[in-house]
Amino acid sequence: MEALDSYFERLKNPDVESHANIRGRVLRSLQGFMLDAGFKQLMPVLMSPITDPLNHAVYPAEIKYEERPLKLTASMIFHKQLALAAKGHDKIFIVAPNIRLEKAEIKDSQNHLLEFSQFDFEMRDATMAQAIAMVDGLVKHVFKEVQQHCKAELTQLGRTLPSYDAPFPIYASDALIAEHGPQFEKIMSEKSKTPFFVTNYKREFYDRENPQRPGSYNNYDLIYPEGFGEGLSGAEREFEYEQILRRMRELSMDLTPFGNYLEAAKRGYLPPSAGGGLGIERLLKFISGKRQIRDVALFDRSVGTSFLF
Ligand code: ASN
Repeated sequence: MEALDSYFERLKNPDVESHANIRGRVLRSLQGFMLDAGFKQLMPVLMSPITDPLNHAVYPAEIKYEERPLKLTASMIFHKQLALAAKGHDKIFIVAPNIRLEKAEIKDSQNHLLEFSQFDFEMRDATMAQAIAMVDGLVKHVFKEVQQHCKAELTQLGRTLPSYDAPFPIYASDALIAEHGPQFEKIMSEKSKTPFFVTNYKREFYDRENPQRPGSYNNYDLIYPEGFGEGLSGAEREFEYEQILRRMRELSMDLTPFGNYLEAAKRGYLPPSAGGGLGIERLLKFISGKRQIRDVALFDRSVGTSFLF
């Protein structure tokens, strides 16, 4: 049982304690920032007839309850939109576990976990620009808190976390593709000295198509510099029934499980909104300067894991 011995051996590394202290500080500062800004915190939903169809193929993660198929949460996207209908829930956030049974094609990814935590938020009547400004402030706040309270941990990890003061730059994906080709995210992440935003990706149906510029999308990613790659994605949302239906059909989606969601949209229960979701392990990885995402967690859920525990 060499794997077992090396698992317990790794736990004795002082880095493991530093990661735990940074994790605690990151979670406290993420949640504190949002509560201070008047957001309401929700508990995660773990199973539902619907979940995020995602922009890439994963193995289905489903269970059955009394013959009814339920999906394990891939992201809280639809529940965020629905929660905004509740009284006083104009701005919400959730620390939510997400299950994504990734395929072997990405088993060498340094950035994917089969099970991870997402810091997800949504704001009623907000625009993409407002969501981007929120994320800019939130991420800078977390970095500052870690710099102030986790000096010993950063030293232990050999990490100098840069300070960023200027607003993170915002680029449009079409301009970056013209300059760097389809690998623009990787190229830009490697050469950038600061986190930056990229807007306008064609992806899931729920990210809003720009009504003034069909074929453009009011969505965005936050990309970390130094080659750490994507850390957050978000968008304005589709909320109008006809538009949702059109976008779903465009992607040839099976509409059956979405009956209640579509009906809610038809009856006007989905408010206009914008939001986003930040991968907590990816943020920890960037802050700690670790290259492998499994290094910031105690239990290995990377794509090639042997599921020791
Ligand atoms: N949470 C993301 C968002 O708010 C969606 C996702 O994780 N796929 O846009």
